[in-house]
Formats: sequence, structure tokens, C-alpha cells
Amino acid sequence: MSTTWWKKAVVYQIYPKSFNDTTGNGTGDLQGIIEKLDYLKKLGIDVLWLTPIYQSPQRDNGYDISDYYTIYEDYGTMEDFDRLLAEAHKRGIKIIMDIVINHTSTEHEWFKQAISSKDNPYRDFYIWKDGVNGEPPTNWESKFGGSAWEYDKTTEQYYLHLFDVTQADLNWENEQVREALYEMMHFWLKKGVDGFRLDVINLISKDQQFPQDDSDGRKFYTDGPRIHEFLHEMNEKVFSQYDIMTVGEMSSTSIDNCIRYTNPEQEELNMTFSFHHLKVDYPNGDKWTKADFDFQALKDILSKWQVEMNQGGGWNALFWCNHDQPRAVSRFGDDGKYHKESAKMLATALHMMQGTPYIYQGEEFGMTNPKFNSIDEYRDVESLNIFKIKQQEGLDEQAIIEILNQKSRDNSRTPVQWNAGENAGFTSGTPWIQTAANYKEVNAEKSIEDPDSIFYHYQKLNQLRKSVAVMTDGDFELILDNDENIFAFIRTTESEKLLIINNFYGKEKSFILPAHLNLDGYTSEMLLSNYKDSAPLGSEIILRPYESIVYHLK
Ligand code: TEU
Repeated sequence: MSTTWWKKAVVYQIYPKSFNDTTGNGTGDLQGIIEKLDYLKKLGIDVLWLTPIYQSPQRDNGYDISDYYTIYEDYGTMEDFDRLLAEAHKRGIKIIMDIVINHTSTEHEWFKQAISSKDNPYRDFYIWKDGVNGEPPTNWESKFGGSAWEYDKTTEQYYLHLFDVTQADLNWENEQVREALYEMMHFWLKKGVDGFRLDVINLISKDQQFPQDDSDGRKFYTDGPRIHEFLHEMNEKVFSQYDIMTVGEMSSTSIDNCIRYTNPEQEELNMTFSFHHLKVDYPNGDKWTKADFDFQALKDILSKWQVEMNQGGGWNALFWCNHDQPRAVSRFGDDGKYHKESAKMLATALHMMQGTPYIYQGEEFGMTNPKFNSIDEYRDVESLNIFKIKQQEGLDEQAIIEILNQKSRDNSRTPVQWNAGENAGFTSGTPWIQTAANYKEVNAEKSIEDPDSIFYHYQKLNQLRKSVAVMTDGDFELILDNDENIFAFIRTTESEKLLIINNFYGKEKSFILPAHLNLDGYTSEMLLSNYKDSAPLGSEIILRPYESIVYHLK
């Protein structure tokens, strides 16, 4: 079964822990999502992606699953989930589940069995190796810092964990592992869920030689030797039997691989998240440095992925933010003076590219990084690890906090700011992580009351997607490639065009229409803008700070 409804869909990502708490325990829950469905309907989204809601010790906020068939008790029960699914479907909203199958928690029953003895039937569900002269089997590094191998004293071998030490990598070479995971996916699909977001799915196939060199080892398991075979098998045995959408989270991937993952002829996935455009503020590849983003690199990367994925018949997932990234308006816009203008500009720039756009909770009214003052306010396992590592390297606390304030994953994990009340209306108890201080100015209620708000800008974009075909179908062409302030592009089908002009900076800039475009014979109409009185299309347009205009040409 393969239809392509997901090409016209807008997905909204929910991080349940921080979304809406109805019990007062400081953690969001499924009932909290049900209560906000009408709000989401008003926003006009089509699909909800829930980050993991399964049983988990929560070392990595649910990306460490200890039981795929049970709901984490703080979030509710399976009955609550069934109700959420029914209530969403009643409103025409689909739900996709986040599936974490590169690894499980070390508290998963499979791992408990596996670690109990070398000849346990589950031993081979994970990746075990002998050490080399008392050292780990290879020099591969964990994505959260330190070695990717952990020694088990009882069975005298190391197990692999590409993420936290409590997230043990599954052995995909073992057919029983694959069958067990496919069965679990059928369980959720039979319930009626509408698809999956597959966590770090391009890391599941490891080079069985387990080689090493002077790198961190990622080249030996990223887009690994059997990845396309495994995804094709998953498609055949699971996805193809339902009308669903699938999006793969692809760590450090390549365009060629993403074309193969998403070209329908390959029968693997529908679309992929790639991250190259979000590394433009990692100077020399180092995330843990304070840095401005490289605007030219951002344009080049986005444009390359737009053009080449389209040429190869692939499909992009479009996003500025998720639960692992800082807030978009703080990162690429201006979370002070031009908060509204820049948040809207970013929305337009993203939604007007080709692909399926994702809105991360709170982005629809411009939530910002919280700017914490102390390490005690941080919760994320990665941030806490990096804090220790940087301290050992001799950096003082203040310097590390400044880096975390820009780069930490907690920047996007603070409670959703619903209103100006206590704890921003997120909880009546103590939130598991501090609310950003600006909730009285930046919140959903305020945004809904203001007809000119960021919220209504997103609503408009969501509506346009349904009526303006070129938003989905049009080819992408970057214009003014080297302009230092403007990200402008053209989308084209046989019958119509969109011209999208975004000033990415807080100062005025003139846009000169490139002569080669040849728009003779087209009449132009302004489709969208983030200023009330933007100029009609002409040979020169003076763009105000963060001004963003879309012209529809027919
Ligand atoms: O993230 C995978 C991933 O590689 C990153 O986005 C990661 O957080 C970043 O590189 C660290 O600097 C996924 C999930 O989205 C993330 O929340 C999980 O922690 C991770 O997988 C492990 O399951």
C-alpha cells in the first residue's frame, strides 16, 4: 500500500515530558496532549510525532526503552494512549510513533538476559566483544562522550553503546532481533498508528570487521554495509502492509544514501531527517564551541539537498528544530527586538522549500532558548557529560555554561509556555526542568489573541500547503547564491512559480531581481509576508529587518 498523503502533510513534534502536565507531578502526560488537540487542530497540522512514550528508566528521556509494549507510567496507561489516538483521529489528525531500535535500555529484559551469561539465548541480541590488552575492543567513541564500549565484569566482555552506557546497541545481524522488532512494529500499527519516526536508523548496520582508525569510528557504522538491505526488509515485512508514513533520522548521512532511503522504487522509507544544515555553527565540526552560524554554508547545504534529493527522486523532511537542537529563533533569528519578524521569516523559509515540514512544540509562537545560569538547571545526559569533560579539560564553569546556553539539547526541552500563569500553565507542581523566564511575554495564549502573531503565520502556511500545489511539487532553484543577507529561491512547476525572499538579518537590504529569471508573461500576487505593507514585486525591493515575502506567479 503506498499513497503519498504525507507529501502534503505538516507534522508537529511533541516532546511529551515538556508538553502539558495534568497530574501535577511536573512531567507532561498523554491526557495533557488530548487537552491540546483542539489547539493543534486550530494550528492546522496533520500529523503528530510523539517522541518515545514507552516504559523507560528515562536516562535519555525515553530514548532508552525498557519495554516497547508498555506506556511509561508518568505519561499514563495504554488506555490513555488508545483514547489519544481515537481523539486525534476524530479530528483528522494522525499520530506517528518514535521507534528506537538501534539500541534498548540496559533495563530491557533482553539485555538483562544477555548480560547474565555468555550462553544465554539473548546474548547475541547485543554486540559483545573481547577487550584488547585490557583496553576496549576499538577506539569508537560514544556520541555522548567517552568510549562506546562498556566492560561487564561478570562475563568479561565489552558491549557496544553508541549513546549512553545504559543504551546498548542491538545486534541487527541476528535475524531474531529483526523479527522481534518487526513484530513490535506490527503491534503499534494494528492499533492504528499512522507511521514511525525511526531513531538513528542509519546506524543499525555495523561493519562486522569492527575496524578502527584515528577517527571516532562513525564511518564504520554510519549508513553501514547492510543498511539498505535491512530497511528494504523492514519495508517489505512491515511498512508495505499499511498506509502509513515513515521518516528516518539519519545521523551524519549523505545525499546519495538519503536518495536511496527515500526514492519509492527502493521501497525503504518515505523521507529522511539529515543534520548537515544544523552543523553550520559547529566550527571545524566541534559542536561544543560558542559560534555564530555560517550563513553561506547554511544556504549552500539547504540548496544542495533541495536540488539533489529532488533530482534523485527522494524526499526531504524539513526542520529547524527538534528536541536535540537549540530553539530556531534564538539560533538563526533574533529572540529579542525582531522576535516576531524573524520567527515568521524562519517559518516561511522552511515551509516554502520542498519536503514535509515539521514544527517543534512551541516553535509556532516563537519559544526561545531559556538562558540558564547554572549547571543545576540542566537535565540532559549529554549536557551533563560534556560539562564534566570540559571541566576536566580545564574550562571554568561560567565558560561551559555559555556554551551550553547556546548548544545544549535542553534549550528546546523546557516546558511549553501555554500562558502567563504559574509555570507558564504547564504544571501545577514543580516542572522537571525550569521554565524559560520569558513565558509572560512569549506564550500560546498571547499568540492566539494577537491576529498578527507567529501562530497565525504558521496557520496560514499550513493552509497554503493545501491549496498551492507548487509548494509541494515545485523544483527548487537558489537565487542570489552569494548574497550575504538574503536567502532567496524560486519554486517552479509547468504552470506556476513561487518567488521566496528572506532577509536573514536585522538590517535593511536591497533585493535586486536577477535578470536571468525572465518572469515575462507571469502575473504576480503577494502570497505571504511578515510585514503589513510589503512591496509588490519589482526590479528592486528594499527589505526591512528579517523581512520575508512570497510572490505567487501564474
Ligand atoms: O538523536 C541522535 C543524534 O545523533 C543526535 O541528534 C544527538 O542528540 C546529537 O548528535 C548529540 O550531539 C536521537 C534522539 O533524537 C536523541 O534524543 C537520542 O538521545 C539519541 O537518538 C539516542 O537515542
